[in-house]
Amino acid sequence: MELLIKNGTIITASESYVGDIAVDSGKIVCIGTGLSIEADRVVDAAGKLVLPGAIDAHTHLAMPFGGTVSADGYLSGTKAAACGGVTTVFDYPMQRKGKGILETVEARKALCDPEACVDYAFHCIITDLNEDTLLDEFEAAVEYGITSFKCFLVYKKEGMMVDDGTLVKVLLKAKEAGAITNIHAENPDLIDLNIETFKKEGKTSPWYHYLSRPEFVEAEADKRAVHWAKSVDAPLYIVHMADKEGLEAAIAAKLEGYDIYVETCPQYLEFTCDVYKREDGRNFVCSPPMKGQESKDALWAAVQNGTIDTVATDHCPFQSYEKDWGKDDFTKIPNGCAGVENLYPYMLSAANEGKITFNRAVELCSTNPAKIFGCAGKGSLTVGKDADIVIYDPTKDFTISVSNMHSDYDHTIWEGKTVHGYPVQTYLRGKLVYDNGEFVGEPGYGQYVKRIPKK
Ligand code: DUC
Ligand code: ZN
Ligand code: ZN
Repeated sequence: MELLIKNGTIITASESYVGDIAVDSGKIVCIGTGLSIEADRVVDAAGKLVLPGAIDAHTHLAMPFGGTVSADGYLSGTKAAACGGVTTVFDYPMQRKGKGILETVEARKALCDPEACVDYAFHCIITDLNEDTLLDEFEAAVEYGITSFKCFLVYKKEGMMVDDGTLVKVLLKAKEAGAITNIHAENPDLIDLNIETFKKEGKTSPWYHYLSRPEFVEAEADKRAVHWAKSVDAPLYIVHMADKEGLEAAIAAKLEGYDIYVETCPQYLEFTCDVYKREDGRNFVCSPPMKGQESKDALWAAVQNGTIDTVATDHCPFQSYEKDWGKDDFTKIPNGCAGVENLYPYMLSAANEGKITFNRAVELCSTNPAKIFGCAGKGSLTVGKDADIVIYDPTKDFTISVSNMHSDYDHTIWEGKTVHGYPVQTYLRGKLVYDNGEFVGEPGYGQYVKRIPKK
């Protein structure tokens, strides 16, 4: 046997119990109590929690965006993931004009493969739905293990947005192929109108980033996407939900029985739009922006009552000098913040503080993303699954600082935040990749996760 983790409190989405986990050939082969099995490595996890590795279903690594490229590439981004207890990341390759889905994904896979320190999967962003070729490619992409596609309902000038007709075609085609459509919901015309007005009035501080994309800008697009998904009865996954009105529309459709899923991110649970009034407000500029207290409260309520399905990060950091491009003009700030290393500690800390259960934290950060996106070997501590395991010390406090993170960025919106409890070890398919503050894995050990379609 490769590994035996003994006496830990094993947490799944539905149960918590003290037990032992035996691992061989990268898989969980046995779970029990008092297992007396010889193993190359025996870990005493008494007093610790033993959790399935988290799946960050939303990252942008080495993403060309905002006139630059996001600061974490596949190496540093996946290293940081491992150190935060994330054993699978989803990245978003972007299909561009005239390009196919498979060639887009394969190009990113070639970059990721030698560097990945954790397992990885791709949602492919569709920006140019060429009727002659691309529509035929959905089946082939699903065959390749890409069972989710993404549409931006915003970023029109950047050439990334799709119109409603294209969205509906993608929804239908994805459904037919057994895949799901992810959407980023904001209304570009409203944003442009607001920006034009603010610029004329000389209102250019980061606070106007929020005011150009307030609650109703997101809610309109959320509701439109929900409307189309309902109309054609196709599965829909709304990424980084940040506003109450859109959240309520998505939950209502879900409760009516539609295949609609909602993701939110730690930044929307922690901060409000007030951060844009701070001196370093530009560092918090991401889209959608953080919203008001009412939205934050609604998101927490949905995290607590089970109507939000996943928490992921939208990890897309930029360096301070790049954020500074927008010091005097918020429209020049590259959009995005860091988060992949903070996701699991943040949600588990919420559990430690009693806001949610540890089981719910596991469900949101691991079990549900595995189920929604067809990662058959991931998301749970059960026999036969990959041995993606986090050992967590619920008594260890940790104050987040850029100096104790493992990414390539030079600042973090999480600076100074103390979380209660912290991962002490991360195993990826049975191999130790993170040990008490240190990355101990190997670039290239991370593998592509070929996903299973829903049909
Ligand atoms: N929003 C961001 O803030 N960054 C990356 C892409 C996105 O939609
Ligand atoms: Zn987005
Ligand atoms: Zn994103």
